[in-house]
Amino acid sequence: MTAPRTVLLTGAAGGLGTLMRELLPPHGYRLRLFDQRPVDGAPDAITADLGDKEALREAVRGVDAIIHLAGISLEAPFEKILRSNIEGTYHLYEAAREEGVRRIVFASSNHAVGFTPRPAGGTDTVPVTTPRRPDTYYGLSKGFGEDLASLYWDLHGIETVSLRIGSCFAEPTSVRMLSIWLSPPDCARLLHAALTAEDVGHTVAYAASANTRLWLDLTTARALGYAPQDDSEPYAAELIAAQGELDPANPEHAHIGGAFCTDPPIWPY
Ligand code: NAI
Ligand code: 15L
Repeated sequence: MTAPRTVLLTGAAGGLGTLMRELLPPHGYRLRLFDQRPVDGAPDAITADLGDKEALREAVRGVDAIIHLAGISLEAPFEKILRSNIEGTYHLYEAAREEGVRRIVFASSNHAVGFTPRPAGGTDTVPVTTPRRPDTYYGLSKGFGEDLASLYWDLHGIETVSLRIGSCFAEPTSVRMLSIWLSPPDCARLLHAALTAEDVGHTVAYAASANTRLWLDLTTARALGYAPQDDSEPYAAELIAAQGELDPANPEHAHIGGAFCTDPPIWPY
């Protein structure tokens, strides 16, 4: 696929959106920004809710592709998840269909399969074909997004790469994160691959760096052309010294989703 030039970035005011606003332009993208909150330093960003169909349609008009990060990124009451993550993602896909956008990258999450027992890591990883085991309403909404993407590919020919992101922050901050960390530069590399790979149909891929202790199978990500450059291992000694090794008898440590399976962090708004 020819590299898309103009890309709509939803969720641009969020943590990942803020990182990608810096890291994606060097890969050749001009970003149009969308979020319900104002985006710092970007007066041209579109400030609107995913429920605002007219604003969404205007936002997607003329773009070559969409990176859909907007949504509740933690656990929340079902009604809130329904509005932002389920209905909001539906409205985005409808706007894309109406305006003829042919490629979307959807920010799914490891929490779509969060109750999957954690593998040993290294060569023992969880495949993308593992049955969904959401750990929260949040994780459930990510499974919905993946299925919506599949439907819009089969019905309307809109291609999506659903990226089940592990944990994308500047540095890993927990022992669990050592196994699912996605460095921000690797995130930009993977988004670039997902935007430019040919004939993706609907592809599901885990999104993580080349971590020594990796739990997630990167085969489909690599097939898109993703070549991760980073590994969380340099952070391992200090994190393990401070927090100890994962304890298989502790339910929080027993599953991919970590604390989302036991005491999920709650969306504060
Ligand atoms: P974040 O919470 O920092 O940012 C999400 C953004 O979406 C916020 O700026 C918020 O204002 C916006 N938003 C929420 N509901 C909206 C609505 N109804 N209309 C318009 N905008 C709305 O989250 P973060 O960390 O930047 O994550 C971005 C995406 O990636 C999310 O979809 C999240 O579920 C997903 N993800 C992130 C991971 C990570 O490690 N950062 C891991 C797995 C998935
Ligand atoms: C997610 O899906 C969240 O959006 C992010 O804030 C992290 O909690 C991440 O998963 C994780 O599992 O560490």
